[in-house]
Amino acid sequence: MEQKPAEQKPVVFSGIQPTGVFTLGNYLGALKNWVRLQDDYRCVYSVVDLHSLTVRQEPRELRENTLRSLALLLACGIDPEKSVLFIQSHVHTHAELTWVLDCYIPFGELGRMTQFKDKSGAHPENINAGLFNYPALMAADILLYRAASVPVGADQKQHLELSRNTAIRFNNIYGDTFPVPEPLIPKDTGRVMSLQEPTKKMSKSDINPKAYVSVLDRPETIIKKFKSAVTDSETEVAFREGKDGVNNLLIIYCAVENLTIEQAEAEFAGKGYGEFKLRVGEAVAEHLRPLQERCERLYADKAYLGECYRKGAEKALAISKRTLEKVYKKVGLIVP
Ligand code: ATP
Ligand code: LTN
Repeated sequence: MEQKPAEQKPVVFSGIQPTGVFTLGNYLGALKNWVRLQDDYRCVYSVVDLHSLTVRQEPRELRENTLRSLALLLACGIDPEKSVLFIQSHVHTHAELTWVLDCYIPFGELGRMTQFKDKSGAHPENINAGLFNYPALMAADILLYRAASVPVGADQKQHLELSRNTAIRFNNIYGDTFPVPEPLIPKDTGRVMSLQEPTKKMSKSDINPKAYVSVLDRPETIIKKFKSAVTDSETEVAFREGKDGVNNLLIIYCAVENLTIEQAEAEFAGKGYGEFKLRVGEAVAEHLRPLQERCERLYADKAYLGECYRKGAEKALAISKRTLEKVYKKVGLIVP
């Protein structure tokens, strides 16, 4: 199929926080989609380090995690020649547009965000203004690049709704300025569940490391985590309401093996949970192996990573500066 010229392709934007090593949830819910979209969209992807300051970070660890996140994105298949890949704090327009948007987002709307409520519950000692303001920075990320689509996991739907409301509100006051962004959430893997509490999403900040698989976990660790995954007291490997643990494992297995649920159910017909869980663990470990090898090589090459993030920031600044100036003019600021 003939490809469209780059400038006619719609823009995609997404970001990921460098708060630790990515989980299988991040990978299947978001990153695989990021990679897939690169041929049909102009993609802009960011390691959103400013967002991670909303929860206290150890500075040395944050620097390491930021570089490792960049290496992981490259290892997953983000191509810096095709897509714009950058570190959020390197592009000053993000913080600047956030301030303007802050003045157009009602306090009540920010207060209704479930992530704010969850994270303030988890960190009662540090309920800071940044945590509250987090979705305004996310809206700025997206709107600066005039993105039409935003690939995310299902947990980000509410934040994206806030970005959409903000774009619509601004456009209503000042005339057409921002496209209204659409979420792109994968149907099956949009919410990969915890291996220990399969009614909760898999999260890299879970206090129990058995609940999540990190994409850099060693094969034996991955297999062990799947072997101890919580299922139910039945015996049949079938995708059915109420079988949250089994459903989650089936979804993960199908995603890494490229199968339909029916094919996977047929494969495990008459087999026990023990054999099923072991096979899922092996399949995930095998699927992640090449990614882990690429990540290790990339993470060791600091010169390449530096070149990559500097070039990315330059491109991101050039695009986002145009939007910021347009916004400044519309609201009545003098653009020097
Ligand atoms: P934390 O759990 O520490 O808040 P996180 O794992 O949600 O962090 P983010 O950087 O906030 O990581 O998310 C990056 C992307 O991964 C987002 O698009 C998010 O929707 C997606 N994502 C996160 N967890 C899952 C999951 N369990 N299933 C599917 N997608 C997920
Ligand atoms: N809030 C997102 C990360 C994020 C993001 C964005 C996602 C920050 N800015 C812009 C999409 C578009 C999260 O995954 N927790």
